[in-house]
Amino acid sequence: MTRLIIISNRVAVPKARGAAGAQGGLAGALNSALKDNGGIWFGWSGQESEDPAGSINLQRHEGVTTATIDLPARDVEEYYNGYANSTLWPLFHYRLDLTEYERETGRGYERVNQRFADAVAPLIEPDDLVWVHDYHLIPLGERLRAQGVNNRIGFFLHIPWPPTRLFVSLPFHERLVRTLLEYDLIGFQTDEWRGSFLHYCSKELNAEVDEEAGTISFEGRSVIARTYPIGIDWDHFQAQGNRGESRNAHQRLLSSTRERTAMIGVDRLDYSKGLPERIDGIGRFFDQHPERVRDLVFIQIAPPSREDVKSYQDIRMMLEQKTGQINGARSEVDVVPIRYVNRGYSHAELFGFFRGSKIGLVTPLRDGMNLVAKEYVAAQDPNDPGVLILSRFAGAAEQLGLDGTGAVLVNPYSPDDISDAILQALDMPLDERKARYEAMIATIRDDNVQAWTRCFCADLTATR
Ligand code: ADQ
Repeated sequence: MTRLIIISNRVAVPKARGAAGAQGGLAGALNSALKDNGGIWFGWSGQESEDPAGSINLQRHEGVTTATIDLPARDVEEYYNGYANSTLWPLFHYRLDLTEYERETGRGYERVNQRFADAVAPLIEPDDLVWVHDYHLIPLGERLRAQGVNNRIGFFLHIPWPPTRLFVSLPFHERLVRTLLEYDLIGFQTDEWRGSFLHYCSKELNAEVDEEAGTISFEGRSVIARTYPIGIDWDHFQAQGNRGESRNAHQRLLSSTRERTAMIGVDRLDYSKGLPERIDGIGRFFDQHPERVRDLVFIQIAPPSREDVKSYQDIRMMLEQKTGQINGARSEVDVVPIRYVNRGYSHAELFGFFRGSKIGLVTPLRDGMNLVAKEYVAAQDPNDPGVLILSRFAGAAEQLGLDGTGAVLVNPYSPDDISDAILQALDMPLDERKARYEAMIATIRDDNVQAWTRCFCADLTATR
């Protein structure tokens, strides 16, 4: 049987007890694919050390082997905080205003990709399928080829691919795309991101592109680019909903909001998630409908992330300020309209919070997919479902709302749009809520993360 080699920036090392069963989402799905096929998950340990030999730490738990390396502090700064999170992340989320272009961090990025290739190449056997994940590791396929790895190698981009006019602002943009064309299969979350990539290949590289089949022919090589919308781990998530922890969270939420409607947002604290813009939309709603301040409690759960990067420190401050302003202006002794919680919760607790909230507010300015939108719907009571308000700029909108039947779609930059959607959701009759829920639930249940893994691996196997 063909083994699977998964390579990503970080590795979800299964806990000694509980292993894959205790973790859901992408990590759980990749772990079970590894269990079924055998193989290795390789990546950075998350630790810094100055060991120049870069020794590999191999661990085996319940049939899954993980292999990790530490990185020197300078590599972490230049590759991870620098090029990956201060150049590629903002640029790929259309934020030219936040994108830093530093040659030095670009070199760090290339150096770490070389380190990864040097460390993982000896672990790869001739028939293995190799699957590289995300924007941290775009050049890795090319580096592996240079080491003589002739295996089928696939790449999946979890974030958007920006339009050509934005992408060409990246120095050495052509070099980066040429490295991508060394893969056999490139996966995108949506047709829109895939379309932007194909557009670049045809306009800037003069490659021969077959839009429909997604084939790109360039300098004698042929590469396939397809769309694989990622899903949630449905079974695992439903199982979380049946736990006592989830029921407790549900009860806590209901008893603290009582006759008010709870509206929830759950996001990593990241500028791509549109948090300040969301708060402005809620502020607009209160301005336009002051008589309804007592009807609504907004709960925003946002654990900090990437705290070493300045733009992340800025977004946190801005959010605290805006929340404070609205609460200052609108609170009564018994009413605080916005609860802002700066921490993470388990999936079981999130399930309970989602179920107790009659509105889910998911308004990223740009997002590869957005799994929170799918989790919110998956947690609803089919007989009395809540309403999902979703940004039209989230990848998830392609599946959940663009035909107008599922989520209520909004432009996340428009406070008026958000305010109108909140009013619509608050007053939406049960029949319409059920119809919208029905329009979304089948794809969320069936196009799950296991199906996504199977489709990608089957297509990769079929290349060549
Ligand atoms: P993220 O940007 O991290 O992922 P998203 O897909 O929404 O975005 O969330 C990933 C997971 O984090 C979800 O399972 C969610 O429940 C969890 N999470 C978020 N906030 C949390 C909190 N406060 N407490 C606990 N858990 C929390 C990137 C891309 C996305 C893409 C995914 C997967 O940016 O567009 O959907 O990868 O490909």
